[in-house]
Amino acid sequence: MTFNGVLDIEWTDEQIRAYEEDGILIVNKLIEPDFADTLRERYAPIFAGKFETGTTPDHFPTKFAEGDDTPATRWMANPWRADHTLANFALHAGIGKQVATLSGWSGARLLQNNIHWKPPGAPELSMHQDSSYHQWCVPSDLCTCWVALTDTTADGGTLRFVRGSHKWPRLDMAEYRERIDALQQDFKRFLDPDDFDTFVTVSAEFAGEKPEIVEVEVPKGGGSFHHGWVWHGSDKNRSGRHRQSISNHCIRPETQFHPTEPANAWGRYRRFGTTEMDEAHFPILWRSDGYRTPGLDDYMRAGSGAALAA
Ligand SMILES: O=C(O)CCC(=O)C(=O)O
Repeated sequence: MTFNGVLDIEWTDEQIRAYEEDGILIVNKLIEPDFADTLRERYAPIFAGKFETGTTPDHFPTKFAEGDDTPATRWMANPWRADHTLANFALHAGIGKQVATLSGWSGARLLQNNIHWKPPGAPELSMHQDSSYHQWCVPSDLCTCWVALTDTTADGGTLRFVRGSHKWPRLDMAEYRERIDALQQDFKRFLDPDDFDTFVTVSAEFAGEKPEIVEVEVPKGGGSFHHGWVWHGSDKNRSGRHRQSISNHCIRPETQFHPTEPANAWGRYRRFGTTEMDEAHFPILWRSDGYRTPGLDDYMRAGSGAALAA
C-alpha cells in the first residue's frame, strides 16, 4: 500500500471529450492539499543540492542556496531519483491511472518528472510542445499531469496553454531539431527567453489560427493534463508569491526507443542491441491489467517516504 494523497478519479465522458477536443483538462483537485505542502517543503533543500538518496537528478542546471530569493526560474528533471518524498508523486500509480484513462491508453510509463519554482519576479518560460523534444520515442504520444503546489493565478506566472493547438499543423522536424539543439546548449534561453511567445506566434501563423490562451488558475493540489503537442509555457511571476509545481510527462507503456532518432540526454539509458525501454529509468506507473514496475512502492516508502505510507 502506498501513500494515498493522490485522488482516484474516474473521468466523465464529458471530460474525456473535452481533453480530446482541447488537448487540455483543468481540474481543481488532483492531490490532497497537505500532500502538496509536503512536496513543496522538499524544494528548498533539493534545489540547494541536498539529495536524500545520494543520486543526482537527470537535469539540474542551477543550484540555489536555501533562502535565496533570486527571481530566476528553478527547474530540474527527475528529482525522484534524489528524493523519496518527491517519488511519492512521480511514481504514484494514481497519476499513471489518471493519465492513461484520460488519454485512452492501456497504461502509463513515466518519461520525465519535473519540478518548477518561480519566485516573485521570475521570468517567462518559453512556450513549447513537449512531444517535439521526444521524437526519439515510438510512439511519441505524450500526456502531462501538472500539479500546482501553491494556489495559482494568472499574475503569478501559472501554466498557460493554447487551447486546441495539438491539432494545428506542425512545423517540420528540422525546426524542432534546431530548438532541441538550442535548448541543450543554453537552458537559460528556455527558462528566461527574450520573447516567450515567439514559437506560438510562428506556429499560429503557419496554422492560420488565432491562439486562445487558457491560464491554469487552481487551488494548491489542483492542476491540469495536457497533450504532448499542446503549446504551453508560463508568463512572468508578477505577484508577490512563490509558485511551485510538479509534473509528470507520461508515455504509453509499450513505447520504445526510435531505432535511429538521437535520444539526446535520454540516450544514456538505452540498452545495447534493443529498442526496449528499461523500466529502471522509464517505469510503468499503472497498467489496466494490473501490472506495475516491481519495486516502485518499496522505493516510495523508503527514507523520507516512509512518513507518507498509509
Ligand atoms: O510549471 C511550469 O511553469 C512549466 C511546466 C512545464 O512546462 C512542464 O512540466 O512541461
